[in-house]
Amino acid sequence: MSKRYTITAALPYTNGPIHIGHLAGVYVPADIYARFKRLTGNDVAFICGSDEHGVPITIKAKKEGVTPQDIVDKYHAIIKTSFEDFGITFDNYSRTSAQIHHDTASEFFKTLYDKHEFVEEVTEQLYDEEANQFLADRFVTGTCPKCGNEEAYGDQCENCGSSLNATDLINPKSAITGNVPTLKETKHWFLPLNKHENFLREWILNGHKKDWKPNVYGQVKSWIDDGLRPRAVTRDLDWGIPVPVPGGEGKVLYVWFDAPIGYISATKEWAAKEGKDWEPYWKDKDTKLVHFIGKDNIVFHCIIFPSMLKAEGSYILPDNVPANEFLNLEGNKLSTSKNWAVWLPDYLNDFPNQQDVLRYALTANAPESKDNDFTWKDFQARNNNELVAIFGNFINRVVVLTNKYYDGIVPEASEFSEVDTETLAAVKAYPSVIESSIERYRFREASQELMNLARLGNKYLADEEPWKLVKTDEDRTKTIMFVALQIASALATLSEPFLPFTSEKLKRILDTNANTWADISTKDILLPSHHQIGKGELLFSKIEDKTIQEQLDKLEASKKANEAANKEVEPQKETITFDDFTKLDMRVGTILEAEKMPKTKKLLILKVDTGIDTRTIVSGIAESFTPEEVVGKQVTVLVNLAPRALRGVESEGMILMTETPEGKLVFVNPDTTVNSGLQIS
Ligand code: B3M
Ligand code: ZN
Repeated sequence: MSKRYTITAALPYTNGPIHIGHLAGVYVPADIYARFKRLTGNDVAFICGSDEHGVPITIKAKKEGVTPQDIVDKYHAIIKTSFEDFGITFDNYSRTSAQIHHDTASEFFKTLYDKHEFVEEVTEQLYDEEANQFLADRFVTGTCPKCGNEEAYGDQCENCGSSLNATDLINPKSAITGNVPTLKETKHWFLPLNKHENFLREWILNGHKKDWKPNVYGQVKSWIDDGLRPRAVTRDLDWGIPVPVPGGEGKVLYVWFDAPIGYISATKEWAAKEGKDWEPYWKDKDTKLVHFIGKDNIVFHCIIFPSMLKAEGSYILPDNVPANEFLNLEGNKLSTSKNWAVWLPDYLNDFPNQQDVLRYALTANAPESKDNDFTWKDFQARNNNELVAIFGNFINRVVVLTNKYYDGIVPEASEFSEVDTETLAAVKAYPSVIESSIERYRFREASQELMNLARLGNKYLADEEPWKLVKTDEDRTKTIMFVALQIASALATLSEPFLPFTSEKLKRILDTNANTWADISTKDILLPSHHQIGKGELLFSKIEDKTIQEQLDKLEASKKANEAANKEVEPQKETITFDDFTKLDMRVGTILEAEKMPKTKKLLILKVDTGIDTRTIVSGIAESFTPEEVVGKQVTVLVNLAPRALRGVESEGMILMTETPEGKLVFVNPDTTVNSGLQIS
């Protein structure tokens, strides 16, 4: 039965581009769901937009010496393009700096204010005397009182997911100056979550929300069981939506108060453009509201926003909040600040037109019930072993053979064998199998069922071997190809939510757009005899080891660069006198011979022409250079260092080296060839 769905995906902060973690956790599953709901004939509003307020944006603007508006304009454009590029079919992608959002959020706040749903209170808040600013949210870090994480933020600990008040932090530190904050009085409006505790308990714990994902239900339950406290929903900041009530001058709404209202404003904006009424999407009890988010957003979508909606009074509440866990990358946490990520614009640059490969790899390995690791090897395997070897191979065989045997015309089937009948019946079962996984928000499972359908097709062809029978049994061959074409046609429709670009291509190749999702299980014939299909096109292509190695190298380089950038500069050593310096006798030396010191990894034994003599120097450079590489090199030598024996070899001097950020040693040497023995001063 057709239903109305309001499907939201977390509004990304516009302080950077988006990466595979965002895609895997939120946007791909949300898009699969939205596409599926549309395909099955529902009325869908799929809503998202940029989250343009909040401290991370202000911090980024400060760092770059531009305005917050400059930052959000830049990243809003980049993010919006990425979503379009990856086929995320939002009905509206809005932004929270839009006037309609400012108006909607202000009005929402005023309604709660007028209904006395806030507690107005002067309290002591953290203050940075040097920056002249109150410290809330990401302007302050400290130790989480719940789990001991030393990098918790003023509003949330990303380690344990707890939502915090800034004053809860142990050893707070200003993120602006590094100073220890003082306390200063200021007035704010608090949402008394404690007042909504009974409602939340009733709605989530005693209600029908037991079918929520265990990770979501469990988190929410433990917060409610811990007892809820009032939470400030205004801030002393200058970037955000002004507090629209008396006494609110110079203050703005807390970003997590305004951002979820962004879903409502974006729906309004969309409805106005489409000439629709927005209200049923948010107020009709029969509408199903589903929030797709990452696990760090659970408290905001399951406790705070529902309390706001309930307090307002005229809105529906979410039917489900299928939050995902986190995706890691090659064993490490994805991190914007450490540049440990695969950014979507970079991916598209390196893998043009291969959006579906990433969508598929991320879905097949989605962090649905626990954190998961994205590895380039797994990505390659998903592509080569599944998309190419199963899906692509099946379609390619069907299309090539149909063109070869019948000039691309779907042949007539004669009698179906038992296998044919079973195969066609199995195909008909797929829509409901996939549907059942999607309805339970198990997108990994759903994607694997889709692949099973392709597997079924592949196996059917491999077992029936039309390429052999074509020589002996024309009728049987036609029947086999007819059956295979029906499977291909089912794949074209059922792959749409998961592999939208491939589905489109496949529909073009088969020259059909006639089947709906429901048709796959109800119609006996999906692609009729005499229908002309098009020529073959490769759906997927093999990804070579070299390509994967390039991605791994790129990550390694980014890790090294990050380590180098964060490396503390060694403090300067104690001052020496000029006389001390002149005691050092440094010369240009030329390396004449080099060999490895037996049984060591690091040491080379060098013969160096110092201009004074030829002497032996033992140097710890074997991990950076082979002996062959250094022969003939000119280097700086400290020649009057007291000789000492290293592993029984007397070393008479020292070669001066430095280390690159990547950890490779390099010689400190003259940049033109000079005579050995020249003094360095
Ligand atoms: N801007 C996303 C994040 O935590 C946050 C979501 C808002 S959804 C209303 O990165
Ligand atoms: Zn914590």
